[in-house]
Amino acid sequence: MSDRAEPHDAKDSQLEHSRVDDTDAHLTTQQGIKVDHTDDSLSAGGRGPTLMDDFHFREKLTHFDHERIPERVVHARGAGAYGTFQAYDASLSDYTVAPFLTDPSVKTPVFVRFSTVAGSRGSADTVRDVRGFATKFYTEQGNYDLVGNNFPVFFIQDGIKFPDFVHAVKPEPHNEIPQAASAHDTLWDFVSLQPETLHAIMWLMSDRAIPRSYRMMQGFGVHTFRLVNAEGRGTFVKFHWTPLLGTHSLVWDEAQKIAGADADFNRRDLWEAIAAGNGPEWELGVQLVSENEEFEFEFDLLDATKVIPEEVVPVRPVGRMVLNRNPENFFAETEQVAFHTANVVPGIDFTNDPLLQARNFSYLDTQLIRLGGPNFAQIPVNRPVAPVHNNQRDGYGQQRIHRNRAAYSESTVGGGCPAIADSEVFKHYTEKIEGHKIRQRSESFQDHYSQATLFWNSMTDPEKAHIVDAFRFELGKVGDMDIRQRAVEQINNVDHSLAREVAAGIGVVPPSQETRPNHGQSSPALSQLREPVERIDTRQVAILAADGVDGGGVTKLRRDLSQRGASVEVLGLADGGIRSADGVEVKADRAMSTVASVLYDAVVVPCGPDSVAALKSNGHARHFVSEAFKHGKPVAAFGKGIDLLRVCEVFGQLADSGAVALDRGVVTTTAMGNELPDEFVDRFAQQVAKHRSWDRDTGHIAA
Ligand code: HDD
Repeated sequence: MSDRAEPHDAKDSQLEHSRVDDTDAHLTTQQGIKVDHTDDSLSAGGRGPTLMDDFHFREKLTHFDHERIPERVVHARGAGAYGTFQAYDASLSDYTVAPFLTDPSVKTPVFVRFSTVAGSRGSADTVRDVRGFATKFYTEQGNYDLVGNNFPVFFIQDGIKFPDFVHAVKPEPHNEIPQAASAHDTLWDFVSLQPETLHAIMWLMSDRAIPRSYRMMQGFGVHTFRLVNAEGRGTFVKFHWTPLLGTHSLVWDEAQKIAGADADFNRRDLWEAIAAGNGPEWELGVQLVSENEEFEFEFDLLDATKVIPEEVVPVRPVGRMVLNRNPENFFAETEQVAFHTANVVPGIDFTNDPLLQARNFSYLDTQLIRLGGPNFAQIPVNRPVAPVHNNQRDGYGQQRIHRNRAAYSESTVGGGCPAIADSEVFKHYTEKIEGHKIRQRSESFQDHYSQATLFWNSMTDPEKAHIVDAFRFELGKVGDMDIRQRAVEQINNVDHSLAREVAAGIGVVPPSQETRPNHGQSSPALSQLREPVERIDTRQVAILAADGVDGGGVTKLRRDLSQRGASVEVLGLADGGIRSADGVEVKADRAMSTVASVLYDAVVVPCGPDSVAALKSNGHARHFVSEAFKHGKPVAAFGKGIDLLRVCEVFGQLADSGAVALDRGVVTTTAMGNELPDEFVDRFAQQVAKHRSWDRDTGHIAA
């Protein structure tokens, strides 16, 4: 047992029984026998063979040989954290009996695991992919898992196609290339033949597929689920997570470079934010549809390739989740956590969405192979805080010592226990079903394009440019020109101008006419950029400095930005102390050569003639600034620092006096030291909160 402070909640307190701390302990075997030597095996004479007697050697090696488990077939790469969820009020009481959604006095412990989908466990975080957003609510009524993604739609409509889709997107089987990427022939072959993928493909080509941070992405339950109230009345529901920090993305060139500079970028970001006390928060929202409105939409509520536009059914806020505790052991917690869409609690039920129905089979099945047997729910991270009593017995890894003789129901031997409860039980929604047993997709699932077009129409110009560039990149990596051509013909069903733009970049024949007129409708809520949340807190700002820097200016800037919640680092040409021009102590937090501009949200070049001269003649420094500029990031300079911007081809209006100039996210002033105006910091902070300036040339070539 560890000597941690008071447990945070019921789950934390339960986990405390499983924690092990080796501080002040002696090395032992698994049997608790102390050993005095673990570096040499027991052998016959100094140079003779190793002896069977060496139980310590055999145990140590055997455990090592068995310490890997199969990685998740999808979502292998992930990062997790604990936290709590709390409802705002009782307003959902008319719809559900689940107290964690309706009782504002209940704080429900949660564990969330974020993930990419296609890559292996060791793949890079910033690949173009969907992100998993799986939440386990340890409610007092048992575990509820909301196993969602950061896209509100999925690639297929029926789970029987899941193996086909996953085989198409995973690395190709002959050479296992490419890792964690969708830019290859098999995926686009599949897409070109399966129009139902098109809507999710639009999301995959959009900025949503390269989130800046797990803390800055939305989450969606995707399916239409059902809430059930005390009278047994059902209401259709879609779940939404909205990050309080806003939804923000990387740019593609940056994402690729981060994959090299810091493959753990999103994982590290989550970990460091929580460790620093900046636990990320999301608001849970619901879209509710009454049962008698089921057929009032142009699409089928059971079709997971469709959104209910928020302008049609608004998202209603329900409660807030904060993630505030990092796991203590990655394998024990983040790797062994087992989510399952069928983990529901009274008040939440399924619908007949065929994708959800398949998932309700697949998750339990996959845990059996991944976690080695039917007792995985007893692994600490998976255990409910609600009491567990049943007649399930034995199996690999049974941890519990069941004392009652009767492991069957009904019994008299065990006094009839565990007894059947008569309140707070899970009651399946009594839906009336009629029909023939047929293997056929419903007619109501046949429109694959309208919402893909809706998504396209809803994007702002920069978002559209990014989508065109993404299609060109992805299809440009496809070797088979017939696949490229077929993919463009599919895109033509989404929007003719989009298809022509994509075609122009990948050397295929642009479609000569439109196959479906664009319906012209849009849903502004689908755009990330129309109403962005602008916050500076936890943004990473780099200040580039060398000997001779304006220490007073750097100190003021660092202090003022930190007060606003930004994380500020001084990057020197080497680690350690920097001799400032004014004697004010400045210390480099890191050497520039160990990081890259892609790891920061914004960059500042302070004054100091010698400092700027040194930076000008340094390749890292020049590249740092010009790359940040290219990626649309806020760039600032004061005093002589402006000279470095000029060398780095940071174009636009740069200050020629103490007055602050702002042009497309570039903030400058010739003032320095104590003269540095507050307005300079204010303006720069606003740009950092804004995240990017999309009005710069980022390399997009219009067709
Ligand atoms: Fe799935 C893992 C999300 C469709 C089968 N899925 C998995 C995870 C997430 C999702 C977030 C990772 C959970 C974790 O962190 O451990 N999956 C989704 C969403 C889907 C979806 C939002 C569509 C709406 N999945 C889906 C289908 C099937 C699966 C249609 C199979 C029929 N998913 C699995 C799986 C995984 C999984 C094979 C791999 C590891 C695991 O479950 O525990 O069973």
